[in-house]
Amino acid sequence: TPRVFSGIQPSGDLHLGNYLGALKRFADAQDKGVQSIYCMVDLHAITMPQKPEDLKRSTRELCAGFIASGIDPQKSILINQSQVPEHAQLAWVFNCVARMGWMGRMTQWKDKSGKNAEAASLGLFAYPALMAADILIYHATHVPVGEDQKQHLELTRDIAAKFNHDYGVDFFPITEPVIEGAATRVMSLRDGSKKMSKSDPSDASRINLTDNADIIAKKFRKAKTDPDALPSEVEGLNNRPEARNLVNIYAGLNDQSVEEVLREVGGQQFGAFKPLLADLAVAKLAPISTEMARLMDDPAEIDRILAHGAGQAREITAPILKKTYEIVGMVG
Ligand code: AQP
Repeated sequence: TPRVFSGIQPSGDLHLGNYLGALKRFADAQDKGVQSIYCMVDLHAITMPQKPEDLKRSTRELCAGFIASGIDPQKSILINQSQVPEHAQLAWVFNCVARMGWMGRMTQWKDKSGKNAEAASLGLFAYPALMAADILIYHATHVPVGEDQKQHLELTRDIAAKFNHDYGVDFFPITEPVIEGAATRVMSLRDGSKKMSKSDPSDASRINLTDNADIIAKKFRKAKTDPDALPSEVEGLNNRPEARNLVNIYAGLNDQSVEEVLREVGGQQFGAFKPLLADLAVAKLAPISTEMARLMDDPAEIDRILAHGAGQAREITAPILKKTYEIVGMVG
């Protein structure tokens, strides 16, 4: 049976990349009748330094972000990773299945550990094994993510296959990544070759879900572009990463294809297109940020939602962990 899992790190403010690459797509898929689990991955967040108070606030705010984006805790299971201990327990088994060489090839590891890998946390290195556990502890079959997670999902498939092979079982499914839509890779507003990211030191590089209308308009006005007008055909975006990014964002926000957007705005200068884009972003994001603020007024209610979600999740994860331990040969 199909089952969807995806996660987001509570490691800072949610941005437009998280919204278009993840949250909006989760909400759009919700009514298709497939059981879905969405996770605040706090254990992943601590692979980089986090202040304890900030981590708590970000976790609750992320939960508010999921709900405000349209994920209904009555229809989907919303959880915080550390409240479902089977994630970390399965991750240990996968640490013993995955190979050092596989981890060392991950581009996220290389980017985040930087020049001083010796000083990076062991958790950052093992990040993809925990991610594989997040997915496979539910026997999830489909994982909607942005383009940046593609490599980690391939590793998840490798871990499942190696476990099945090593123990001679057909236990973990080979998961399908779901990477679709116009905006699966939203780029920085300051540099069309870098992805929009929570950890970019420049706030002007991203639109945060909590930015107000003035800030959104200003960030788009200042977004890097080239001097040419917008093309009418997709080919005209070749070698124009900043132009492509803004058109992709417009298409993603407005549920249109890039072709449709260019039919409407082809020939326009950025001076005319940017205000249109800002108005569209404000129209789509303002209700979300208002709802997030309202939900954040009652953190106890958020905690109740997460506790309820953890209870539902453990009905799935406890038997899968038990069976895994049995396969591995643990007495219990
Ligand atoms: N720029 C992006 N475009 C499209 N999708 C994106 N995602 C992240 N950035 C973009 C998707 O959002 C989901 C959750 O991401 P995450 O917070 O778990 O991963 P991340 O890559 O760590 O996010 P950031 O914002 O880039 O944080 P830092 O700066 O800490 O690395 C995933 O589905 C991801 O694909």
